[in-house]
Amino acid sequence: MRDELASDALDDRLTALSGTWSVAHLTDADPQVFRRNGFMAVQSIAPPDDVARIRTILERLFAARTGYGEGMLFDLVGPDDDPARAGLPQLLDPRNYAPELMKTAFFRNSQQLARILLGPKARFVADHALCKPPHTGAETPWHQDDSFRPGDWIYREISIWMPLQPVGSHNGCMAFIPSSGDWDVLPHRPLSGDGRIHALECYSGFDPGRAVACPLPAGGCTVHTNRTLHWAGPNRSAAARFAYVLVFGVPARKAAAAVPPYPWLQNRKERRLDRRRQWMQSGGYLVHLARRLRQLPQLGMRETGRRALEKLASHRE
Ligand SMILES: O=C(O)CCC(=O)C(=O)O
Repeated sequence: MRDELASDALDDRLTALSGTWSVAHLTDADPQVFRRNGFMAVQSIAPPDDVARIRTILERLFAARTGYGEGMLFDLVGPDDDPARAGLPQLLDPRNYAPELMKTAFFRNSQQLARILLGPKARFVADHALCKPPHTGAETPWHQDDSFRPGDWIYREISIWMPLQPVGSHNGCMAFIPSSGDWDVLPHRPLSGDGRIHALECYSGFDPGRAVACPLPAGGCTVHTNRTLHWAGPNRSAAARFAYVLVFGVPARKAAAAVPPYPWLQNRKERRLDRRRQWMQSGGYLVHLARRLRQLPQLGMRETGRRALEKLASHRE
C-alpha cells in the first residue's frame, strides 16, 4: 500500500475561501484530477481550535451514547447487541444532537470545497462520526458507499472525512483504490456474512494491492466519491481514533432503467433498525420532522422531499 503525498501546489480558487484562518493549505482541488482518482487528501481543512471544538462535542455524544435509542448510534462491525462492547461505534446525523456542528469552519470550508469539486449546485447531504476504540478498534471493510442503498437513484456525492487526531497506518487512516470512483457497484456482502451487522464488505472485482493509504494530521481530510472503494485499518494505538464526516452532493436523479435490488440489502436484521422503528412509532417522527424543517436551509426542499419519498417507498416494500 502506498502513502498519499498531497502536493504543495496552491489552488488559487481556494485561497479566497478563508475567514481569519487561511485555507491555502487545500491542495490538488482540481475537479478533473479528483474525478480521475476518485479521492484526494488535503493537509488542512479546518483550523486547530475548530478541530478541538468538534472533538469535544463528539466525545461528549459518544460518551453519553447519544442516539442509541433512536437507532442512530450503533456498532458498525458487530451484531450491535451491547453498546459497551462495540468494535466500531458510528453515530449518524450527529448534527441533530449538536446543531453547532453546522456552524464550524470545517462545515463552511467543506461546502466551498464541495462546490469546487461538484459545481455550484452542491449541497450538504448528511454527516456522521466514528469512534474507533483504542487497541481493539476494528478495521473498516472495503466498500463503496453506494452499496448501502438501492441502485435506482443516481448519486453524485463526496464524503469529506476529517480525523480529529493525527492518523496513520497504526490507528486506522483511510485507504482508497485509485480510479474506482466511476466503477459500477461491485459485489458486497454483510460483514462476516451476518445480516445483523451494518457494515458491508466488497469481496471481489478489485486488487487491494493497489490501495493508497492517506496518513493525515488532525484537521486534514480525505475526500472520496460515493463509488470510490475505501477501507480504514484497525486502531492499534492507545487512544481512540475519532473521525467526523460531511457528505455533500448534487440532487440525485432517478435511474432511467429499473435496477434489480442488491442481494446484500435483502434480509437485513440490523438491531438499529428495530430501535429506529420503535422510536418513530413512539412519537419520534414528530422530532424527526421538526429537525428536517430546522435543517431545510442546508438540505434544501428538493433533497428533503426526495428523502421523504424514498422513505415512503421503502416502507411500502
Ligand atoms: O472512519 C472509518 O473507519 C470509515 C469511514 C467511511 O467508510 C466513510 O466515511 O465512508
